[in-house]
Amino acid sequence: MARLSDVLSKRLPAFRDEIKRLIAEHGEDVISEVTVSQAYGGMRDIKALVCDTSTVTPDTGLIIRGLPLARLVDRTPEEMFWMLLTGELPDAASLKELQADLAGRAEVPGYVWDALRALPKDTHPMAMQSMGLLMLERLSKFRQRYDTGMRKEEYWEACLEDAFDLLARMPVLTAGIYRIRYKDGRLIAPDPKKDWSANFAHMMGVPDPTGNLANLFRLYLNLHADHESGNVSAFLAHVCGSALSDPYYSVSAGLNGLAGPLHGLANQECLQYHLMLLDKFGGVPTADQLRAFAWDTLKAGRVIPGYGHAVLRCVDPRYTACFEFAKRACPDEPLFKLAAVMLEVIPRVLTEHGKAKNVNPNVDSLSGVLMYAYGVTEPSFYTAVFGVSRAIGMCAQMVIARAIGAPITRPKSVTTEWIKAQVGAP
Ligand code: NMX
Ligand code: MLT
Repeated sequence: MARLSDVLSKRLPAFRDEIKRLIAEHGEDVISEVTVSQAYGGMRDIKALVCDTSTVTPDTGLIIRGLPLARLVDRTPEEMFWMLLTGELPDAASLKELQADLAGRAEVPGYVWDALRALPKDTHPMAMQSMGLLMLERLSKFRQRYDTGMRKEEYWEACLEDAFDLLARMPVLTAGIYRIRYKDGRLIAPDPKKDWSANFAHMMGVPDPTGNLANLFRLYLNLHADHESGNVSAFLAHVCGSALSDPYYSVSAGLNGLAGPLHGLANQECLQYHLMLLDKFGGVPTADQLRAFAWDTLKAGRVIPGYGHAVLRCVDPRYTACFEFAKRACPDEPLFKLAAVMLEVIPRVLTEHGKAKNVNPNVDSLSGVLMYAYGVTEPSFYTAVFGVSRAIGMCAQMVIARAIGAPITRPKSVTTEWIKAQVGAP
């Protein structure tokens, strides 16, 4: 049996030295160039950001520490956290120890609940989740140690301590938000016998006699944890953390980006789109009906949620994992049948439309269908579930960034006048 912090203590110094050597020997070598389109176009494909937890290739999708996602879909999110940080899976005893450690740190103090309850009822769960973390920030061990003169070599350890606390509290906080926002406001205590995902489902209080929701959460919280570092949420957390803001500030920053409709909120939008279609057509529309409706959406200047991607040029393997799960778990659900018609129609419509560089479904396309099928029928909560999972990746990336002494992020911006002069434009 090993403790995650001990494994990292042994490995991270050597990794830090390796990077120092790499920079010393190859610091001036060129790995990317920047065009004018990229400077105006969301920096797409510029390679100026390092992330060792995972990478996303356009034609295959997410690869975690060298392993395609498909090889890891049956693992728990706790194992995923270990894997992201170390490149290995924990043995059974180490996993048990990590789970027990997390269970012991899961307390969310009463003042947080008082403040969340005081918010107007229409406050979005993402705003509540982000505020919840900011309210917990006063408990940051990283900040306490920094304020009392922590050495730079110790940053990663303090960051890891905060990561454990934050990840332990995240399901408690988010399930509590669910209870306050949609139910009677009474909180459900964690069950020490349950794992991280099952406890999250349990604390939400959604009836789950078969354990299906817990199984879905294990898959969901695993799939959404990490997607390299350039996506909006992970990047925001990285930039915030680079100023040595502690993990509570940094993950909260990441969540604020996840809340956008082009990023994590797409799962809410996507399920609402599905529900609206079922309502409008009195059931699953035909392919022709859906085609016409999708064109209306595009002509109205709106995007089709759950399709397209900034990096992927294939079906998102996370979508495939959800599809396989749904095929086994709820093949007769109208929402799933509709998702299958969407899969047949939308890529063709987007191809005819001719704008999107990727016409395939992404992870947000199906996750809401699954949650709805298992009784989480409030789409505006879905992105908060994404947030619980993405906190894993944000934290793992942050621990490594602090371990390698990553400096404050500060790319150089230029003016349009500068670009015009540079390229000789009038
Ligand atoms: N529906 C309609 N138009 C689209 C779509 C779509 N699903 N995807 C891309 N386009 C448009 C895009 O708006 C852009 O139009 P314009 O030139 O008028 O600005 C054009 O196609 C080129 O965009 P791309 O380069 O293909 O995509 P980009 O990298 O800019 O954006 C997304 C990627 C994911 C933001 C975009 O595909 C999208 O808005 N998808 C729908 C929302 C969604 O599902 N987001 C979730 C992504 C996954 N996640 O969890 O974050
Ligand atoms: C993610 O999981 O962060 C999304 O797929 C968006 C991205 O990678 O840009």
